Amino acid sequence: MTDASQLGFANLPFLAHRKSVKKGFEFTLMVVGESGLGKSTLVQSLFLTNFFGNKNNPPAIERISQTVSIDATTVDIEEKGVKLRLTVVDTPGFGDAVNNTQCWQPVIDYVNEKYEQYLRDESGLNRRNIEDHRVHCCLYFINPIGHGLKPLDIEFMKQLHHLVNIIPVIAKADTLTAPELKKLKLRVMQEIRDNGIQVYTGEGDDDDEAEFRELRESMPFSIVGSNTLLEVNGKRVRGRLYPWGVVEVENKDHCDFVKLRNMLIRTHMQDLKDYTQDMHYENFRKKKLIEGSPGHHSMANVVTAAVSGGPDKTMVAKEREMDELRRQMAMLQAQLAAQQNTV
Ligand SMILES: Nc1nc2c(ncn2[C@@H]2O[C@H](COP(=O)(O)OP(=O)(O)OP(=O)(O)O)[C@@H](O)[C@H]2O)c(=O)[nH]1
Ligand SMILES: [Mg+2]
Repeated sequence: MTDASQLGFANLPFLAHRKSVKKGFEFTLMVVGESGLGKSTLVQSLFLTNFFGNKNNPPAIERISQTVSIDATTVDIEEKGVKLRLTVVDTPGFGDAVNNTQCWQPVIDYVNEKYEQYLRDESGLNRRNIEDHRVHCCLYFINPIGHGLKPLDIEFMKQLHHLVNIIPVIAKADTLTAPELKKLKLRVMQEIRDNGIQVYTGEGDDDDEAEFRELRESMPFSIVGSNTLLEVNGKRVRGRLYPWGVVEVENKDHCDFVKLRNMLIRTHMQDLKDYTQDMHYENFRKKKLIEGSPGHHSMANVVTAAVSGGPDKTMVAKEREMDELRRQMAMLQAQLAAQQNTV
């Protein structure tokens, strides 16, 4: 089983340079998807793994009930003096209701609320000690029973992909044979491309290309979750017991759980955070800036006037120019801020 010392997040080169070493690292992962796909079980599987510190107390078999509200759990992990504060946000599944339109709204509200809070803190007096509760990664659970994505999956991901890093996962992968899983993975990625959904693939430069290739090839990760410890060949493993054998959560031949966990905690944590800051949060901030600017309302009035036949087209053009200038200013400010942060 994984031990804290094997995780290795403390050895990552990026940590050596960053002020965040002292302060600790903050990372938030969210799970989203249809009801009953094993989101809460995965959250538990992640938390109960040894690297979260509770080495000596194997979990009791726990009955997980249906999640009814968005629920965030935080643990502090320390490795070689480097602190990681990991928060996992569990969300109630959707799909049970007769009408599922807008079922993504609570998730979107949660993500935006955290951006809002960060923006407020950033413009406050105590800028140095801001806590980062922004969602850095969203695992989107796909039903293994079916031939690919459902219309609701496509719609949900489209609503989310400009807000947060999405990583698609195939839930309950133990219900599929190896060829079925392979076929479903290809199908899902094809549908994601066909629908213009942008899932997280990392920014990858030459140095870490192999890592990013592995990430892309593994996607969507196949997941098995369980809270039960079983004895296999004299070792205690987390798994699911069937009449024909045991599916082991942490066995790489059985599913991608370990790959996914390593990717999140080790290889791509910083990249996921950077992407959240530079793309998703920046988009949110710019939108807020434009909404809050005095030009925004007059722009709305001018557009209304123009649409209703008003002749003032030059005004519209001027306002557009102003908006573009504002946008460029915001980008410059963001670049400056990013440079200051990396010094
Ligand atoms: N076969 C299989 N069953 C699983 C797996 N993970 C969870 N389950 C079972 O699926 C059922 C539902 O799991 P939950 O974790 O409650 O699902 P959820 O996605 O949190 O559901 P909501 O809270 O309703 O959104 C439970 O009986 C779990 O034991 C898995 O990887 N494989
Ligand atoms: Mg749940």
